[in-house]
Amino acid sequence: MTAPAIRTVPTQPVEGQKPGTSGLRKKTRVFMQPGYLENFTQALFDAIGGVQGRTLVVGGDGRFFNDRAIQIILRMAAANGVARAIVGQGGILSTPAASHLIRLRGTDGGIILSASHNPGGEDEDFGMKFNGPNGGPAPESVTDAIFARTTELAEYRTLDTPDLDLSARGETALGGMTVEIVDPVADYAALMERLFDFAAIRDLFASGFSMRFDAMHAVTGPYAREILENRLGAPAGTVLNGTPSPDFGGGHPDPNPVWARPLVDLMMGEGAPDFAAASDGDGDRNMILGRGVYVTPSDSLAVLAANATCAPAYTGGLAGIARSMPTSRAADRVADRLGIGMYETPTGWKFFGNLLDAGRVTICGEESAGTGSDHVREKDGLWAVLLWLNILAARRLSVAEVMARHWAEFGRNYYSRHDYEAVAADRANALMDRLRSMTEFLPGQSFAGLTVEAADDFAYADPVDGSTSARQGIRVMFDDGSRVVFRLSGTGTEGATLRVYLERFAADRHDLPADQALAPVIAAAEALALIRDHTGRAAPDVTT
Ligand code: VG1
Ligand code: CO
Repeated sequence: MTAPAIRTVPTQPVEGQKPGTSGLRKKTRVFMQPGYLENFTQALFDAIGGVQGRTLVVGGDGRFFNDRAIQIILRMAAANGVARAIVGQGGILSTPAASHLIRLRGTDGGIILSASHNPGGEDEDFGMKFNGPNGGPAPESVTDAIFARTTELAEYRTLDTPDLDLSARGETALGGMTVEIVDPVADYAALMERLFDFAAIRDLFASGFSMRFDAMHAVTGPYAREILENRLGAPAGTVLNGTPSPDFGGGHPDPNPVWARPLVDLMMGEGAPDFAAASDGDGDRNMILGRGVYVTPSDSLAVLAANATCAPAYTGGLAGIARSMPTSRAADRVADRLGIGMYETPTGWKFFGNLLDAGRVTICGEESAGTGSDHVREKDGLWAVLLWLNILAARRLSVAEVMARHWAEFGRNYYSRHDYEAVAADRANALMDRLRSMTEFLPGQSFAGLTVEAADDFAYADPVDGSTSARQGIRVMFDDGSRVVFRLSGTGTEGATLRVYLERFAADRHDLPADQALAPVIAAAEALALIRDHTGRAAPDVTT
């Protein structure tokens, strides 16, 4: 058989191919335009110094266009000299499973097709991320280089070959490249089995402990079924919405009280199971619920860190904890108590990579329902669920009891995030610019009864490689220990999304509804930022 000829296709730079918080995200129809995905893929290959002879992992969350995008990427990978592509069967890999495969197989990195928690479908969102050899999202230096390359691209390389059949495991050839199609679940499930005390969790389920896991019609369905139902003995039916669909059943695969409302209602109602969780489109986020309780992601990070030694992987203790800046400071109290390092990074998992690689931290988390550890270099939804299960199996307490004891020991950081979605970009920018210009004059001023102690536009200097990232969000600290943070989302595909992060610490009084406890901070945030005037909205679109 003669090798298919490499075709060099002339092209022109496409505007706006700048990766955001987590890869490049656009409307699916934008990604489907001829040359759009091709340009970005070639720019990526060029920006990382070419891919000749390299091994890459490729997979996605199964959303609309996942199947066709993978075929395009594989042809281009072969035409650019990739030696081996490791592909999840059916083109499927969750983000944490892809991160694990990249590391396990010692590859040069991987491409993950996902727009994560954004909805999927022909009229919704698509995305592409590149992870490096450590399994983590490309750092800003790399995403900047990819973007720079998109602005000067003149040609891309591909093959004229028919689509590959990705439905069966095994090896096949595409030009000079070997395509290895692997079970997307097996290696990941084996890793989880090494990290956690599966015997103890099996005993917990055997004792009648009941749980629901809502896969939200997204990628974690097959992973959750294999791990929870097959390996841990949870009864069939524990996993809800477990069959991935290209449009996620028409919903947003975002595990929060708004988009996973049915699960929250179940847990707040009569006869709720003991425990519930949900994950997002690509399987890296988690939401944790107990009977009658919603655990905020910031609290979950703190609880997991405080109790991690329950799990075999962490019996030796934690090296340190990292959280994104807007995440509540509940975890800081745990780090303080444990006498370990605490790091505050900009939003996005890419900022945790260096800290994890350097062994400075073991557990990381974000307020947006992302938690993970040094077992991979991504946040990991099922990992968080399993660590919770391991803790519940060891402690034999309800989720409500775990939370009450945690707050009694550390105090409670009441927390909420208000999102104003699809705001006109100029209006959102005007709000941020105004705040930015005000920060230096804020200390000493009072807003709705709260006095500002400190304010800045968060800037980060990476303690490992010295790289810096400025303008990462306006934070305002009040003298009663409350805090409000304002930043614009970097994952949206329509207008701008303003995120307002609200936090108030209470040493005692841990039983208030969060909106009541946070009322003074919400009022101060409005007085300070004039959110209603700027956005034209009377209230946030989404409150989590
Ligand atoms: C959001 C979250 C951030 C998370 C990012 C990617 O970014 O706030 O914490 O890392 O999504 O998560 P932004 O810029 O919209 O606030 V995922 O699960 O979309 O890969
Ligand atoms: Co995600």
